[in-house]
Amino acid sequence: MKLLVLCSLVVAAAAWPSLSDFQGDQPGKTQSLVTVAKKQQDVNRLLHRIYDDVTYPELNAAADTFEATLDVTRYKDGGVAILRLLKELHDHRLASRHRVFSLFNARQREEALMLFEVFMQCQTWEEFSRSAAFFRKHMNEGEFVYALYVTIIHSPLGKGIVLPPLYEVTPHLFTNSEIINKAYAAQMTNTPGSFRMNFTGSRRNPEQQVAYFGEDIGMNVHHVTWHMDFPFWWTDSYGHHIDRKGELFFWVHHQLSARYNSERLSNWLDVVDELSWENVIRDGFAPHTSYKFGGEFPARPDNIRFTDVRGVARVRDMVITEYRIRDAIARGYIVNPNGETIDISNDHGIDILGDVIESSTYSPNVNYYGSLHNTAHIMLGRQGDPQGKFNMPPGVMEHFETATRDPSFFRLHKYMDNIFKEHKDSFDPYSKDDLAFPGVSIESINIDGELRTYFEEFEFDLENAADHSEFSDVEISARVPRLNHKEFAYNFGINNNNDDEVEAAIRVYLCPVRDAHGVEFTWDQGRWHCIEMDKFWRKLSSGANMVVRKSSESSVTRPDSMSFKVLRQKADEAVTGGYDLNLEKYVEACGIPDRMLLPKGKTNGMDFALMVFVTPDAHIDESEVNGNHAHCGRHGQPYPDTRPMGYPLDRRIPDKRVFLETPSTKFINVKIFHGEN
Ligand SMILES: [Cu+2]
Repeated sequence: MKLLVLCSLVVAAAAWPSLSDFQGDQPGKTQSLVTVAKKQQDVNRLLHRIYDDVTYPELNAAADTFEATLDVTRYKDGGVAILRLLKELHDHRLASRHRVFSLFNARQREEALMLFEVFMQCQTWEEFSRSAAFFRKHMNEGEFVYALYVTIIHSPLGKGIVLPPLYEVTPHLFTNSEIINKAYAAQMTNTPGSFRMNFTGSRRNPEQQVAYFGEDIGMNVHHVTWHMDFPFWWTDSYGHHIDRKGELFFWVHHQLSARYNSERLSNWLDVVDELSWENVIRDGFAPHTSYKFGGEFPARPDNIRFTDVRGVARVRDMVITEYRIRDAIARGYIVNPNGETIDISNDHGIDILGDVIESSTYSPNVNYYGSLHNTAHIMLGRQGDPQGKFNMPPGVMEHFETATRDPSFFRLHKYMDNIFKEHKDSFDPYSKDDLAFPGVSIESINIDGELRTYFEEFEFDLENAADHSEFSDVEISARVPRLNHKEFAYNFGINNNNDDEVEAAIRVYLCPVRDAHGVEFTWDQGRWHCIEMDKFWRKLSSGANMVVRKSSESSVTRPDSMSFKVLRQKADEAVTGGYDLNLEKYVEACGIPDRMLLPKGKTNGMDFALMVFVTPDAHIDESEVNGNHAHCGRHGQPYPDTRPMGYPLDRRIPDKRVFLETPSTKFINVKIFHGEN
């Protein structure tokens, strides 16, 4: 305990640099003259074949001379973080290479964050890449990859750098073991191969019909990156406050659940049921996935009861935690450790509640409200071996990369989503006055193009799935079916009967209209299943306006990742050719993949309501936000929209006339078709 206190004191005294300290362009500040191309090349080389030793002489030399040439003045904190980590290393306290890493393991997380802190203290890129080269050699590769990724995301040193897709850096977490075995065989026999990956399980398991969603590598990259953009361990001493992190936690997972439900409905499955601590976990799961080192991910049979997990929590603790949170919702306030109350009966309440439920370091009282989400992930991950009798490695639920493969992920999140809903339902519904946008009306909604989804085949590289030697190097890849859709555009005819131009936000949702039995949802049921399709700002001039918005412009999505191989090629060519890289478009890895913007349709069309809301909101220029801001915000800056996430469908709708009689609100019925026409 004493040691812990000491450590936090040291860190506090070191005073984290603020973002502006890093903006190297200011005169008098340390400037990094390294081009983005060179940085990209360094990052690529650090991550290339992460399980093998570095083969690049430059990085090896940097690693080998690192300690002998260590100059602590090159770190912002005078070397506090680096000296602490070096001491841990020399005391043999750090996890070795070739071992499982899980962020939910407190000690491993501590080690990864010690490295992250070293990186964040580097004044220049040179120092960063030298430190990285050294620790790549001496630290656990899982911890290294995690620390490197979160640094590139959060440190201004990482600006402009594209993070290689994780499914090619650590393919084991994204690829079935059958395919990994084939990759090994190909490598051993020096025979190139491209292997078709099927989704886990058999057709006997109804859940398998939606495995394409939970196992989609792009969706998994979105999920794991979101948790890197908004880490639960983040403290503002790292340089800035992350705005509305708790609310985004709610919203991103709510949207994942809504999208999953829509996929279920298109496959004739009912919407997902919530998990309960007292009932059986209905659906088992066999992951068919192995760690690179550490064996197979544990499986879980159907219909088992939750069991206490040794060293993690008792089921009873989870029930108590849930009770305390729901008690806070019913009362409308949270109690902090000093016994003071924090009001949550307002629009900001959801943000605090998100911090509490995850829990993140922003939670006002972890001792009392626990860590419902994080502990539940571990509890679920361990149900195959709750006593640790069989020395099984962590389950898929203990990694953000793999969690959505397990159908119980969505059941767990539905359970938490219902708690958030309880809070949202405690508010008065929006009134006509709340929704009104005087003088503004939506006259027409038209769609250019057909709403059509289809499956296509996608290939990704498995080079890193096998081990390497000087003598063998063959092309190995996996092919996997994935959802895509045809491009389309919305045309909104909007009248502004005011004399002056008005500033407006346009909010677009797509809502399934019927349950799996064909029964129509009421507005109040249906609104909770709505998928956020887009949100953007426009200035509406007086009179008639035609607003055109392409599906590819959506603020909830991002483009496909660039493959690691192409990324390496581009960086190498740029460095050799002496020009810089501009891959800005690929920098953000958080966001629903573009191709999954539309939920899957049905062969003969699936009915949805397309709901559009024009609301009076201050204008924000597209250039001021990332293309993925709706679910992923803006790094280090306030979330661009000031209204509650999900507005105006976030509150109860006991009377749909409030919406139907608001001219700035309009919906049309649409059909989404599936399959090539
Ligand atoms: Cu998550």
